[in-house]
Amino acid sequence: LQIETELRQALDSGEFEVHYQPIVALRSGRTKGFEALIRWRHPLRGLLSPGAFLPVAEETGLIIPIGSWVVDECCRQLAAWYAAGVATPGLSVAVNVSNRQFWSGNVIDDITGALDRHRPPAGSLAVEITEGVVMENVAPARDILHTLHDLGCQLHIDDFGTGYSSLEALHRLPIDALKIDRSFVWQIDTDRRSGELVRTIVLMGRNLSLDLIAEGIETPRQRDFLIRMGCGYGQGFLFSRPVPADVACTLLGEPA
Ligand code: G
Ligand code: G
Ligand code: MN
Ligand code: NA
Repeated sequence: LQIETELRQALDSGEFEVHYQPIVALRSGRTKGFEALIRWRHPLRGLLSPGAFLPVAEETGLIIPIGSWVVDECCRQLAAWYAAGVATPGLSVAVNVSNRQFWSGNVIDDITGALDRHRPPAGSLAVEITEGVVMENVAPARDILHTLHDLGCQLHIDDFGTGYSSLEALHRLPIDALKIDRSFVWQIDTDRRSGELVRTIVLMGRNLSLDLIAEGIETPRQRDFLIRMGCGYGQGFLFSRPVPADVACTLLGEPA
């Protein structure tokens, strides 16, 4: 209960920050967008990662107002980058939306509101939802995804490969990209089965005209494997850790 109160106060007093991790075109090394990752600048404990507070936020429902703030902040930042002329053409920011947020009934209003307030270019906001959230309840998920798509959001499926996707569902949903889970990428060059799995996901994604974004790339060797398999995009410590907005914008333009 203590941390719940603290989380509320943190939101009210502006202690949350969004950090940005580049999503890079693997061949050119250019940043095509960022994943937005929340941090808590705790007055006593320093910079806290989501693992330290999001589970409580999720349990208590505070993830709803916090998530709403994240969407607003990302739209504000996107609009600011474009207005300042530092955004490369097509630059996007992807926001994570949890299971509870997705089904709360607020997500469409939150996103509509943030887009209206800040007016970033159409298509510059992306929404990341996990494979499990969509596949557990495909029909109602499809309605929400279509609404988000009609609002001009890109849709990315997070943690892809860890759940069970129906190909038929994937084909019929307005999805733009699959994010290949880090658990497959980290042994892509050392474990045959991981490699084959990634190869299969890439082929399937390409057949469905989806972009592929590999997560957790830490070495040039992993990147080169992914390029050879036809994966277009990636993210990971090889390119950059998640960084504050002012650092993120210095990563634009130049190859990582
Ligand atoms: O940044 P880090 O690797 O610690 O993030 C851990 C997890 O927290 C990620 O898997 C991510 O999905 C989740 N996360 C980070 N930021 C947000 C956010 O703004 N909203 C939601 N719902 N989840 C987030
Ligand atoms: O669940 P989600 O995919 O949203 O998680 C993103 C999280 O993964 C972030 O917290 C980020 O810090 C972490 N992450 C990003 N790149 C790497 C990486 O190359 N290696 C590892 N181990 N973690 C990473
Ligand atoms: Mn994510
Ligand atoms: Na992931």
